[in-house]
Amino acid sequence: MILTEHHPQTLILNSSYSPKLKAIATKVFNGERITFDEGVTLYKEAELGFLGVLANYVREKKSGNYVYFNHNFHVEPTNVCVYSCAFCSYSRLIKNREEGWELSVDQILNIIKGYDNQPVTEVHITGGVVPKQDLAFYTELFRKIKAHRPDLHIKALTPVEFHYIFKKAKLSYEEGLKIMKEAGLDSLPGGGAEIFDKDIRDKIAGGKCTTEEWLSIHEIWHGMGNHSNATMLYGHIETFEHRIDHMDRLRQLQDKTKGFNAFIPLKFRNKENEMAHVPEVSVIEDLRNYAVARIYLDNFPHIKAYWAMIGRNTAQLSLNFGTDDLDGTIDDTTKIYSMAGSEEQNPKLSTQELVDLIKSVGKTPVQRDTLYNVVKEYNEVR
Ligand code: V47
Ligand code: SF4
Repeated sequence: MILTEHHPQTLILNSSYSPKLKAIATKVFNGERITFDEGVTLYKEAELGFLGVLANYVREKKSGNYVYFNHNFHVEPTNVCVYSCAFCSYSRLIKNREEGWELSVDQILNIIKGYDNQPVTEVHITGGVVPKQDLAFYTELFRKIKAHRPDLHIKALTPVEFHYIFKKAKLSYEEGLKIMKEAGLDSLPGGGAEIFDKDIRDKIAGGKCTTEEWLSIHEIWHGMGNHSNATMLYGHIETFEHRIDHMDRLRQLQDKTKGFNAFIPLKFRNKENEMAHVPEVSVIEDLRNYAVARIYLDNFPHIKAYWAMIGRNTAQLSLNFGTDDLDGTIDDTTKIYSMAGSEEQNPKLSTQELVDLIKSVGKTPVQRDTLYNVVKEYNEVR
């Protein structure tokens, strides 16, 4: 590429930004990895425009002009939970069961059958943790889904659920994951990561699987030849150092396994949970966070803007700040975020809406499957 004096990269390097920031920019433009301290410096000292140029550079190198989405829907088997994470607006504690739901295998199968004539490629299954939804429950569920619709990709359960289920079944993680895979599990979503720093994790998500357990389950799953995603819950009581620490642990594991597909920053929403007094961060901070993630996680293929959580407008804006994936059509099948105060109270987008949203910022929409194989490229002019 020939850089002119008006090219954003040249402008950054010839600008009045501090030598520290220019040194980080030079590293990024040379394809070099930035350090922990440089990541923290970006959060503390870099303004949005600067981060956008760097993040866009990295995104373009990885995905060109492509922005991905899929045809998916969620199933939330229960919103009752033995845990009580302070940020969770969704779970109804076992003692408040009357406000909760607990679906049976057949009820879930009926939901899945409701999509028989629709071109969905993925079902995303996750929810609360209850004793009844154990190893036998999920293996029966996965087998029945595969018997009914073998090509539907099952992206299900997080280390929070696995740890509880396998402990109850007296199985090692290796044994348990092998059984789940044999029953039909295809990949793992990124949930339950929250924030890896122990002190903050204990305060907001005490009692559920630890950081080491979360990372270990993903490592074992990758070692078996499979893929997964990773999330980070941000914008609550964590510091910038905690965010970089979180991403650093993921970057290290990804160096080892290469099994993560996407990193998904999840903005803390404060409606009707124990942390309602904690203000939500601004949209500017959301965009800065996407950009730092894209720059720091140089070994993650994709950064996902989960539009059901941040709203379609911010998700669209984020496409110029490092993200290259908008998740999917969702079809109004998740309650986790609407209950926590997302502006998307009934999250549902048609293919045409997703395509238009992506095209209107000059990018090429690509429908993908869960593993990022291209299903359809929408490169015709609007
Ligand atoms: O781990 C719960 C988050 C996550 C709140 O892998 C909240 O493709 C913000 O992981 N404010 C579960 N976040 C969802 C998840 C996910 C979503 C979309 C795609 C994928 C994927 C994974 O939801 C939980 C937690 O971090 N969450 N409550 C809240 N009040
Ligand atoms: Fe349960 Fe998950 Fe909510 Fe925590 S975030 S209370 S583990 S449903």
